[in-house]
Amino acid sequence: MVDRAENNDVGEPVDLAGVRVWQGWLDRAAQQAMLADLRAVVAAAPLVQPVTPGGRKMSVRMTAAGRLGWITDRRGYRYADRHPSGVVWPPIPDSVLAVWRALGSDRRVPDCCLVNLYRGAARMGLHQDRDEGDFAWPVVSISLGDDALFRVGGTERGARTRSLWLRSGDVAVLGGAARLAYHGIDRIRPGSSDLLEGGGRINLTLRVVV
Ligand code: MD3
Ligand code: FE
Repeated sequence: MVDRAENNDVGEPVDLAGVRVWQGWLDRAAQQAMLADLRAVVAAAPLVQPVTPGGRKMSVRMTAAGRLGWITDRRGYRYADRHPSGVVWPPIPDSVLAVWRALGSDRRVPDCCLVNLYRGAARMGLHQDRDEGDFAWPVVSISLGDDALFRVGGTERGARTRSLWLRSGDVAVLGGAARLAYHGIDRIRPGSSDLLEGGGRINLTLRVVV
């Protein structure tokens, strides 16, 4: 068996309750190039700490690229065509679209690239992604930076869950029955990656919204 890190062969995806994870899909150089592209996204559309409709501050900071961005505030969860500041969302970088074409779909581009930044004790509780119009399209998730403990369950709250550490460069594809599975991030492992200046983890999720 040849070591994956040596021949750079990402091999077959790991299957976690229908979520397929391509471990090490992006090598270090590709991760750095994508991060440089994301700096432009964050410069145009700054990260914000969103508030849930219930008035709780989320621990994750967020922004987006693409035609639409997912936002939450006291008025509710929704996709919006502008950043809360009023500017239109910046375009999704080509480096990110290339991952979508390879593992998501070559039939259309996603409407939204949601950018989540986890630092310190940031986490994301178990939830479903159901603000999109057509669940037949997959969601593609790209992990950059610190390791994250990802948890996925069934389509009903309370079903048994499975966990997997997502690492920098991993790409997960959520399609089929897994598209409506409950999922979340229990915690990150601060300091486990030196990719991000200042540490932490960025997760990108690519979605078709309409
Ligand atoms: C399974 N993000 O932004 S990515 C989210 O790492 C979100 O930031 C997490 O959940 C993160 O909504 C998890 C993996 C993921 C994304 C979307 C899914 C798993 C999913 C949609 C359906 C099922
Ligand atoms: Fe989600």
